[in-house]
Amino acid sequence: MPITLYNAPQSTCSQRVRFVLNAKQIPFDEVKLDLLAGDQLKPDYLKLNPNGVVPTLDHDGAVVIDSSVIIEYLDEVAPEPESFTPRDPAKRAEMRAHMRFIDEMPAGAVRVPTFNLAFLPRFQAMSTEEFRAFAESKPLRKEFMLRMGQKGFPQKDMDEALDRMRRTYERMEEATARSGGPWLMGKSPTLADISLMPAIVRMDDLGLSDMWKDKPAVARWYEAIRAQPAFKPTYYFGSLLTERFPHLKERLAKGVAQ
Ligand SMILES: N[C@@H](CCC(=O)N[C@@H](CS)C(=O)NCC(=O)O)C(=O)O
Repeated sequence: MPITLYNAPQSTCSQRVRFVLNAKQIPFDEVKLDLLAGDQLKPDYLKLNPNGVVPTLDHDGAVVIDSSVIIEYLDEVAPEPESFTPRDPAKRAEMRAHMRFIDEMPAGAVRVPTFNLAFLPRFQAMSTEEFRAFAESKPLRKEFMLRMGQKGFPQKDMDEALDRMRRTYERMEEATARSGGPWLMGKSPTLADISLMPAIVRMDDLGLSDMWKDKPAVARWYEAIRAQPAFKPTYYFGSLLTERFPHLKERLAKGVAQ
C-alpha cells in the first residue's frame, strides 16, 4: 500500500503515526515539513489538511488527517502483524476514552512548556508584524500563538500546564493499577499508549521527568514503550527537541527547565 506521511520529526502528533507505521512494518515515504518556517501553512498543503497542522497521511489517494484518526485508520487497514485495538467492544470503548482524555489533557498541555522552552527564541527573532501575521495565518493555533505572544506564556499558564501533566501521571497510575500494567490496559499496548507516548517523551526531553520520580508505574510504562522495537525508528536523530535546539540543551544543563 503506497503511503506518504506528511509530518515533522519533532512533532508529537507525527510521532504517534510513525510509531504505528514502524510497528506494523509498513513502508512509507516521509515528507518532512518545517513547522517553524510555516510549511504547514502553504496553499498546497492546506488543500490536503485545512487545519494547517501535521500529520497528514495519504494512502493511495485517500487523505486522512488528525493523528488519532490516522492511527485508528492504520489499525483498521493493517491489523497484522500487530493490532493495537482490543477485540471486545467494551475494551475498545475504554481505549477510545483514554485517547480522548489524552488529546484533551497531556497532548494540549505539553505544548505550553514546549513553546516556552524550545520555540520562543525563534518567535522572538521575528518583528512584531511578522509574528502577528504568522500567528494570524494559523487555522487551528491562532489564539494559542497570540496568547503566547513574543514574551512567552506567563508562569500561571506554565503552572496550569504542568498541573495537567501531573493529573495525567495520576491517571496513568490508576489505569495501570486497575489493568495490572505495564500498559494502560494491561499486558499489551493499545493505541491509547501510543497516543500518550509523545507527551511523556517530550516531558523527558524538556528535562521534566522528575515529575514522575515518585510514580513507579509511570517509570515502568515509559521503560516499556522505549523498549518497543518501533520506538527507535520513530525517534530517529532530530526527533527530540534537544537534538535540534542547542539553546535548550544548554538551558537544561544549567538545570533551569521551568
Ligand atoms: N489534533 C491534531 C493536532 C495536530 C497538531 O497540533 N500538530 C502540530 C504538531 S504536533 C502542528 O502541526 N503544529 C503546527 C502549528 O502550530 O502551526 C492531530 O492530532 O493531528
